[in-house]
Amino acid sequence: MKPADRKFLEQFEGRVRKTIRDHKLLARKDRVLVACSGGKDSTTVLYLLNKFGYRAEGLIIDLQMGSWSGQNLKNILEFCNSKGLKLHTVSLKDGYGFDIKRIRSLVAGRKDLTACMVCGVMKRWVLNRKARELGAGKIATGHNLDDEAQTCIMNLVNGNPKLGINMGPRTGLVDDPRFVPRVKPLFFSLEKDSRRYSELMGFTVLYRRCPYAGEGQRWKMRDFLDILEERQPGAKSRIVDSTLGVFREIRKGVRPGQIRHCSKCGEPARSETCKVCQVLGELEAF
Ligand code: Q46
Ligand code: ZN
Repeated sequence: MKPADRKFLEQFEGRVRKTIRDHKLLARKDRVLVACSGGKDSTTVLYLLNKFGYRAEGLIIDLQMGSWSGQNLKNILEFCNSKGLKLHTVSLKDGYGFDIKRIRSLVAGRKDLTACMVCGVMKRWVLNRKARELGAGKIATGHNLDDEAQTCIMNLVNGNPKLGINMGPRTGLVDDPRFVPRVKPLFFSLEKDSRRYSELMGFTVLYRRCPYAGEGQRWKMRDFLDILEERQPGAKSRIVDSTLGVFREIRKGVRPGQIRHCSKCGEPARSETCKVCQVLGELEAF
C-alpha cells in the first residue's frame, strides 16, 4: 500500500474515533446493533466499531428487491463470516408483510409519498424494534456527512427546516425504554472518504445505488450537492456545521418534548400513531 493511502486510512479512522469520543456516542459496556445495508458505509461502521473494541453486531433488513438486495445480503453475510462478526437478518416481507415492490406499486402515482419515504420509516421502525428485542442499547448507522447535508437542504427546500432540529451524531435522545438511541460514527466523514476507505480495505460491497434511489428526492439533492462541493470545496461540511450551530442555540433551554406511544403498534411516536402505522394504514385504505 502507498504511504499516502496508509496515511489516509489512519486519518479516516482518527476522525471516526474523534466523533465517537467528542460526542460520547458509545460506552465500552454498550451492546451496539449496526444497521447494515451491505454497502460501504455501514460495513465500515461495523468493521471499525469492532476494531475499536466495542461490542457491535450487525442487523440487515432484507428488502427483497431482486439482485441488488440479494447481492448486498450475500456480501455482508460473507463479510461477517470472514471477520467472525455476528449478523442478524430480518425480512421486511416475512416479518411485516410488506416488501418494497409492493410498497412501490401502492404509492405509484402519488405525489406526497414515495417508496423511499415508506422504506425509510419502515426501516427505522424495524430497527428500533429488533434492537430492543435483541437487548441492544444503541443503534449505529452508516449515515455520513453527505447524507446529513442532503437532509439539511431537503428540509429547507421543503419549507420545513425545523424538522432537523434534533440532528447530530446522536439522535433519539428521548428518555424512553422503548426508544433505542441512534448514533452515527461517520457523521463528519465525507462519502467520498468512506468509499476510499472501503476500497482500500478491500471490502466486497456494491458501490451502485439502490435501483429505486432515483425516485427519492434525496438523490436529486445528492447530485446538486456534489456539483456545489466541486465548485465550492467544503460546502457540505459548512452546511452541516452551520445548521448544527443554529439548532444548538435554538435547543438551549428547551425541554425535550414528551414521547408518546403509538396506539396501534406501541412503538415510540410523535403523535397518536407512529409514522409507519399512519403510512401503512393509508396505503391499505388506498
Ligand atoms: S433502500 Fe429504500 Fe434506500 Fe432504496 S428504496 Fe429508497 S430508502 S434508496 S437508503
Ligand atoms: Zn405504530
